Amino acid sequence: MTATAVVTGASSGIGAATARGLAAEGYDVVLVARRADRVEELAAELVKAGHNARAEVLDVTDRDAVDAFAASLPSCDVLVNNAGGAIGTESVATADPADWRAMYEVNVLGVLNMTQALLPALVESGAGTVLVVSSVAGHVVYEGGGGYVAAKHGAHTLAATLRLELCGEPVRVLEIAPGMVKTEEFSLNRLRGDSDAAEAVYAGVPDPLSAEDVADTIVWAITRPAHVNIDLMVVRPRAQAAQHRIHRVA
Ligand code: 8X3
Repeated sequence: MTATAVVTGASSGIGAATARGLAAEGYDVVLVARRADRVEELAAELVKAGHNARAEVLDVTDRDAVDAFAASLPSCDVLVNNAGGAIGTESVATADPADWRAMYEVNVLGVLNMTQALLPALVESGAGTVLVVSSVAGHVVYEGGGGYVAAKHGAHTLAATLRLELCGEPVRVLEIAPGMVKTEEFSLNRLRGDSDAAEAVYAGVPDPLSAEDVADTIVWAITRPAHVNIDLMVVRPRAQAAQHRIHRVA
């Protein structure tokens, strides 16, 4: 039987590229996202290319909907928790608590919802994988990033704790922590739709990572033999030696 991979946040960016990559590796792919048109279009594209793929319109922060989805899924071998994002760049002193709450909901509780709901199926598979797409923001702190950094530290903590708790079970827990990745939406969402400001994030950086670069790493980690657990990989562009050390050309 073909292995099934569930990818959240699959309508664009890293999630869409990961769904494509796993489909190319022969997985049956379930593309989870809130936006029906985008995710259905991608699933149709994959099916047309000869892959097994389907779209699931689902908000990972809606626990009842997540449970209903899990109950409808015949089996699950891989869960890629990719849905997430940043809202705003305000300081701790000025941030809107509603933004922090929204970031915690999707980046942490969304991962918790999907993982709890699919864990029985992942154990049942005999060789399950939970992968969390966290961020370098789960491992460092920076000014103006407080709410996102706090949430991504939460996602990292969830992954690390789950790995301890599942020791002895046939389920791996992997974490991929991307640095600067130029996707169509990440910075645009963070900067509340200001496209000039979003473009400026990557200004002069010779080669920021693409969604495909990160997906390549995710797919590589997932396709290692089942006993090989890539605990954590930090993936940055060469031009970003550290959070505050970015090479830009004029
Ligand atoms: C996004 C990377 O550097 O903006 O997760 O925190 S960063």
